[in-house]
Amino acid sequence: MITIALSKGRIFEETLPLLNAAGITALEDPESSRKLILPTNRADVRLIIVRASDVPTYVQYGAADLGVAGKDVLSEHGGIGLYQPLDLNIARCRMMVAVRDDFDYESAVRQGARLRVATKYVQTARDHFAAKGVHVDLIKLYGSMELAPLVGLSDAIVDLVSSGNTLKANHLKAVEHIADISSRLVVNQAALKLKYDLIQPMLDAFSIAIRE
Ligand code: PRT
Ligand code: MG
Repeated sequence: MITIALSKGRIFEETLPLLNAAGITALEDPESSRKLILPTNRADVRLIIVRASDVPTYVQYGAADLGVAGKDVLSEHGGIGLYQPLDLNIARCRMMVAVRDDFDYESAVRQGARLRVATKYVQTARDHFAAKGVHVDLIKLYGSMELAPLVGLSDAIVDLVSSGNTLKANHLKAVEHIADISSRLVVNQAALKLKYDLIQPMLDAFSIAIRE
């Protein structure tokens, strides 16, 4: 049995065509089903539905053999015990620093001001500002980072941006690009060895599908 960990929403939707290319079809839709373990057309393959940030943990401990996770999530997790053979080039976005429209970020940085930065991506933010030599106080949030500068919780946020509409709607502007983000296939290292005959053909099918 092969267990594949996916999160609902964009990762699930964008992974489906790749699974199809490997001959795997989900028999239920996680958006309408309340089941957390979804059968597929193959008796030896099942999907489990977990929070996006929990995918690396399930794969690390071998509760899932494979998973799909954003580079944002993998940087925070650290990637211990995970083999990352393929960049699937899906769920693309950018990790950015953003501030209120009326905040002069450049001059705050130039003056060496200590910045309050709210983010879900504490590790990424710490590394980014340390490399720039900017002193920051990091405030850990679990979502809706865009609110923080509007109500005075922070001067800046580190968050993902795709269309830019969320920033615009909240009178924020992106001031720094930290990284381009896409999702990777992650594989449990022991599972790859023990279930090589089942997993390797899937990896081959995925890598052909993403090149097309
Ligand atoms: O929602 P939950 O708390 O369960 O977890 P999650 O938000 O991490 O999961 P999900 O499913 O929303 O995102 C899964 C993965 O998709 C992330 O880990 C990223 O790698 C990737 N991805 C791609 C994005 C976006 N694009 C994205 N735009 N993840 C989040 N966003 C959010 C962003 O945080 C911001 O609030 O969308 C908003 C900005 O979108 P725009 O289009 O308005 O710029
Ligand atoms: Mg989300």
